[in-house]
Amino acid sequence: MKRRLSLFLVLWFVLFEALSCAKPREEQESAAPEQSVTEPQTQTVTETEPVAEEEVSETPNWDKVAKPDLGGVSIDIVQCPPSTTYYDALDWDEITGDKLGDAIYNRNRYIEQHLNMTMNVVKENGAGNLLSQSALSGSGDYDLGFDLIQEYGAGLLQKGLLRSFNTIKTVDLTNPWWDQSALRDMTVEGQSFFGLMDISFDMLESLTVLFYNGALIVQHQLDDPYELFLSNEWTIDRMKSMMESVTQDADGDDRMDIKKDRFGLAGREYKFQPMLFTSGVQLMSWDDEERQFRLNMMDERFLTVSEAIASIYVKGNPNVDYSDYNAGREAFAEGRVLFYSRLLGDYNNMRTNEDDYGVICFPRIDYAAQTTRYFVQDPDAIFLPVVVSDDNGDGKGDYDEIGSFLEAIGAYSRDVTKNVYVDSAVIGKGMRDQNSAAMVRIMMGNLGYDLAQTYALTTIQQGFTTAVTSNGNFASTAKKMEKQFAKLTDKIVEAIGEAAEKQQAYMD
Ligand SMILES: [Ca+2]
Ligand SMILES: [Ca+2]
Repeated sequence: MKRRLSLFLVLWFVLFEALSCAKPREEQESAAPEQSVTEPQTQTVTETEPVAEEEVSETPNWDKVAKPDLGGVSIDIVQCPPSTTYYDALDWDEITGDKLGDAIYNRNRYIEQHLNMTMNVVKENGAGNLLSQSALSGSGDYDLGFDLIQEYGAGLLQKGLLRSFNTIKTVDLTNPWWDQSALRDMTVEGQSFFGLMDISFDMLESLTVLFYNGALIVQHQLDDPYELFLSNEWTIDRMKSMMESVTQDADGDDRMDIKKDRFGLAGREYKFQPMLFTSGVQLMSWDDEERQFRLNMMDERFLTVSEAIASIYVKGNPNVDYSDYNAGREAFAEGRVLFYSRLLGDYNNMRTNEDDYGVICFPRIDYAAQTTRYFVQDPDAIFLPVVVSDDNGDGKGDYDEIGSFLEAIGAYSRDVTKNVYVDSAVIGKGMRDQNSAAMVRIMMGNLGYDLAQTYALTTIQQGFTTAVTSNGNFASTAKKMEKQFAKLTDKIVEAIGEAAEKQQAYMD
C-alpha cells in the first residue's frame, strides 16, 4: 500500500514538473503551424488521435475534477482584509477592472454556479482568532480560515481545533493543485493540517527572492546572475565577491550608512533561511521512521552552509545592511544596492525604481545538493476547523461539501487563474525581462517551507539567527538548544496525535 502510494506521488511529481516547465502559451502556438507544414499529416493524426481531446483542452484539471451538486450550501471562509500590496484576496465584491482581481471574482462565481453553492468570504481582522472562537464555541460560523501560518497554525493545532485535510473523503491531496512541496515539508504523522493550494497566490507572493540592480551589474562589469544560475555557478561565494566589488563608502566618512553609501546587499534577512533551502539543508525536519522532529544544526553540511551564510550576514560586514528594511528599499530604488532581499510580491513597490532590475533566486553553497528549494516566508494557509456548519441539514458537518469545493476551485485556479497571476500580475507588470520571468517560474515549481516557522518555534529560530550574526559556534548553540527543542516538539507531536485521534472519531 505504502509503495503504491509513493509511486503515485512520484508520478504526480513528474506530471507536476512537466506542467510547471511547460512553455508559455504563445510559444506553443507559434510552434504548432510550423510543425504541421513540415510533418506529414497522417503521422500527426495517428500520434495524437487517442488523447487529442485531452491535449487540446486548456482546462485539463477542471475537466476531470468532480463537480457535484452541493445543494445550495454556503461555504464561509474568514480571512484578514486583503493587503494593499500583496495579492492575497480570496474574493472580491465586484468587478473592478483589475485583471487578477476580476479573474478571482469570475472564478468564484463560476465555481458557485457549477457546484450549486455559495462561497462567502468574510474579511475580518484576526481571522485566525475568529476561526478559533467559531470552533471552540461549536457555532461553526466559519467552515474555513485563511491566515498566516506562523501566527495561527501551531496555536490552532495545539488547541485541538484543526482537522487534517486528508481525513476528508472528497479531498485527494495528490492532486497537483495542492502544493506538493508543502505536503512534503509539512506533513507530520501522515497528517496535513495546513492547506497550501491553488486557491490563493499568497505562497507565491511570499517567495523570498533577490532583486538585483541591472545598472550596477553593467557599471561594475559583473556577470549576469541569471547566466551564472544557468551555468551552475550561482554560489554564495560568487554573490559575496559581487557584493564586495560594489560596496563603497560613498561619502568617505569611514562609516557605512544605508541612507548614503553603496551596499552589496540590503533588505530582509528572513532568519537566514533562503540560502539554507537553496543549499538543500533545513534547520529542522520530521523523521517519519523515528516519528520525531530532528534539529539538524549539528549536521556537517548544515554547519558548512551556516558558516558560509554567516560570512555574509555576520554583524559588522560593511557590504550588508539589513537593519532597516524601508531604508534598504529606498537605497535600492536610488540605485545604491546591488542585491535587495524581499518577497516576490514586493515588485508592487518597485515600479518607480530608477534603474532596471531583475529577479534571481538566492545562491547556494555548491551544486552538490539535489534538493534545492525556494523558501516561502510565513504564507497564509487554509485551516480546516473541527467544527463546521451543517447547511444541508443531514446531521453531519459539511466536510464532504467543503472538500469538493476545494478540489474544484483548486483545479480551476490551476488551469485558469494561476496563469493570470503569473502572466499579468507578476511578469506583465513587475518583471522587466524574460530571464526574470523564467527564474520566477523555476522557483514556483519548487517551493520550500520551514517547520520551525510552521510550528512557531521562535526560540529555535532565534538560537540559529544569533549564531549567524555573531559568527558563533553552531554546534555548541545546537547542543544548548537540544533539550528545549525536544520539549517543544514533543508537545507538537502530542497535539498532532490528539488531533488524529479526535478526527478518527468523526470519520467512523
Ligand atoms: Ca559613509
Ligand atoms: Ca451537512
